[in-house]
Amino acid sequence: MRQAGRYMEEYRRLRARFAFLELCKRPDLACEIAVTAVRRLGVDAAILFSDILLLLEPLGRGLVYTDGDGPVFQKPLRSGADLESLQEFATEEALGCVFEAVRQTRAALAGKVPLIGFAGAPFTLAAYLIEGRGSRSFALTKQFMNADSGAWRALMERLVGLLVVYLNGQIHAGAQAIQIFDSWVGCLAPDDYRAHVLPHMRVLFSKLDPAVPVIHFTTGTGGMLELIRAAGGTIIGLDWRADLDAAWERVGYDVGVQGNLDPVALLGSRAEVRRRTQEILRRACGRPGHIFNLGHGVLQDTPVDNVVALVDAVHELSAR
Ligand code: 1CP
Repeated sequence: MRQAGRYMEEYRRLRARFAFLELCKRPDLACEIAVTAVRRLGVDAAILFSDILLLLEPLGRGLVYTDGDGPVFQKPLRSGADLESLQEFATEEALGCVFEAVRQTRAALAGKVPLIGFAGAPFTLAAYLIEGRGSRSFALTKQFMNADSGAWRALMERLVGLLVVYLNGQIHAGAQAIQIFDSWVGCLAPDDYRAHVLPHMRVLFSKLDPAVPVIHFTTGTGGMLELIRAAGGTIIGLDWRADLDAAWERVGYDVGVQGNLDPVALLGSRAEVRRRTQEILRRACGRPGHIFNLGHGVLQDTPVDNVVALVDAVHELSAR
């Protein structure tokens, strides 16, 4: 969960020399960042170094990464009519660098740990396209969805089509699991999720190569975990707003779960990190299918040594 990033000295050093998008588009640099994080932290899996918004850049809406505001689309989608102006592109030509980063990272890991590929879910991607940036209320996204359900459906279908090619391309290039980030879908009412998102997620999951497990990550969805599970995924991501044992019971023991330490815990003492880790493992009951992780991304001010201590604690406390 953002294991490579600005909290890490090695990353900041590279980032001082290259723009963020260049790091993503240069397979050698993306590979170096992902592998360095694994080596530094001792985690059990690598995640591709990239960003969920890379897939949207070739649509031509002016994606820029700003230092203060994070990612911004300079030409956000504001109506159904704007859909017509989304550019068509050939995946291999526009995003072949991502597949090459998968190949190089997989080779560099040399079988020591598996590699997770990823993409944003259609709702979260649409939210960035429509808002132009992150948001608190996602009012524009919800208004778009409510005002013109035909255009919303067309946008979801377009994104699902892109995602199927993009994710199967990553699997084909060597990704051994896929994580789908629906980071902002927790802003929706369950009825809206059911009507405007769930059917598209089902199509997406049904078209991914079944050879690899798929982690379905969301945050703030404690009011509709059953729907998230019904949408699909081999593993359901849980944030810290739910007890892991109760949430697992709700989604069912026939899927795995991932989570669910509050990233803020990593800003506290090692003793507190260890205590909370023990508590999550107790709730997982040693059941197979639990991936220990944070409930959301590592925060920028996190001391790297606390993350290392967390990884060590998980290994020690879950050893059989
Ligand atoms: O300036 C910089 O150096 C850029 C910081 C940064 C990094 C390191 C961004 C901009 N993206 C990333 C990498 C990234 N993003 C990874 C690979 C690294 C790893 O995990 O080891 C992954 C998996 C992501 C996924 C991502 N990007 C998500 C989903 C996960 C989540 O955190 O919810 C989202 C929502 C994004 C959008 C995005 N990109 C970057 C930022 C700062 C953001 C979030 C902005 C916001 O809060 O709206």
